[in-house]
Amino acid sequence: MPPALSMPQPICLIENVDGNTLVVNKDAEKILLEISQPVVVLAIVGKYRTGKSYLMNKLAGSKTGFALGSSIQSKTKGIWMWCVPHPRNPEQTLILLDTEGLGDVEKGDCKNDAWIFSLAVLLSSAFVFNSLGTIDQQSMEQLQYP
Ligand SMILES: Nc1nc2c(ncn2[C@@H]2O[C@H](COP(=O)(O)OP(=O)(O)OP(=O)(O)O)[C@@H](O)[C@H]2O)c(=O)[nH]1
Ligand SMILES: [Mg+2]
Repeated sequence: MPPALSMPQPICLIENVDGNTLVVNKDAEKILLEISQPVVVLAIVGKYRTGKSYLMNKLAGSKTGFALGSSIQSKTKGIWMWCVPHPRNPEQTLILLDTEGLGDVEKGDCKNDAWIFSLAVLLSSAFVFNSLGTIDQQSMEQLQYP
């Protein structure tokens, strides 16, 4: 059985340069190429400042890892990746993908949001849409991005 790859902390997988270009981080690409086990890729997407990074840390069994914000400003930028041993299946690696929050008022338009959302859907084998409270009309519109 190939050994499980475990990263001590997350790394940026997709850099969001100036909010208009998405670039793959070569270091993250190298890490992915080292994984020989089957993978489960779990991505989370949702409105900014709603606890996505917090939840992903919980899923990694850690209090720290993905950076948490403490202000009203958007924290996570681009898409961050954390490869950890699968909690139930030692023969699999769990790849957690934490994404930049949707609907940041400091962003000019929602085109960049749509890119991040679509990429997360395409990269993942399991997908979490995080929302606070009820699923409202805005959430339904966001779910149509991909
Ligand atoms: N106690 C508690 N705190 C939470 C919970 N979810 C989020 N928080 C706190 O809320 C703040 C924002 O959480 P983040 O995980 O950074 O939110 P985010 O959705 O990743 O934000 P962006 O990266 O800006 O999109 C942090 O200070 C978290 O510690 C929760 O379920 N319980
Ligand atoms: Mg975050």
